[in-house]
Amino acid sequence: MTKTVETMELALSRKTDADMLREAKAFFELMQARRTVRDFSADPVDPEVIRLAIRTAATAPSGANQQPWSFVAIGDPATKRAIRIAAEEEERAFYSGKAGEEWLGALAHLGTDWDKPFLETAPWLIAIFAQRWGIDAQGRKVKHYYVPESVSIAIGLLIASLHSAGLATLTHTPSPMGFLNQICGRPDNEKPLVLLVAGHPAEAARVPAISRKQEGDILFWKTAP
Ligand code: IYR
Repeated sequence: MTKTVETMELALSRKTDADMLREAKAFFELMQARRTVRDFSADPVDPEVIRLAIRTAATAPSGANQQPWSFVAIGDPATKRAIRIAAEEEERAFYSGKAGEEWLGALAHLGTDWDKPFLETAPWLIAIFAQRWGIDAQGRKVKHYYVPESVSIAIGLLIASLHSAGLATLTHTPSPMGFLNQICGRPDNEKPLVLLVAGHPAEAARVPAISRKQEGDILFWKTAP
């Protein structure tokens, strides 16, 4: 069987080995400096930066190129307040027992609690939704493939873009997050995956003294001897 696929030119130019290494190193160093921040400045951030970061996220590869994501960029105080109220309600339940001792124990070193002032302080909240299924032009359900994988890759790119622009982010996941559908006006086929908080860090912001795993604990080569 011969498949006829319409193709186009690949716009990617080959780098020299030296350039490749330099670029990889520079990007590694940039990303190595990323930290999750929970203490945000109220200073405004140009919506154009947010727009470009979301367009960058949407360059992610996705199952069958279905691009099963929607992003809601929230900058208005009333919506941020509504989100804070709903999220804190879930977080209060979480921290006062719903999470269970084991989970709370795993989080203890981060010093987090139910109080989420950053949901109002930070200039931007980005709600990322995964489209569990699509709807075609005739209004019929379309099966989507590898949805969590696709949307998680997009979120990674979103975080990398915001970080490269010099902004701090917090990957916030109050659970359950169903309230985001109602507040953001998204349909039921969309599942909120992450609420990303973005802005400048507060002037005196501090982060937990934690470290990344050593290379030898995460990277295993299988190369010819
Ligand atoms: N969603 C809660 C709890 C929490 C859970 C994990 I896993 C974290 O890495 C951090 C926090 C909160 O945001 O406080």
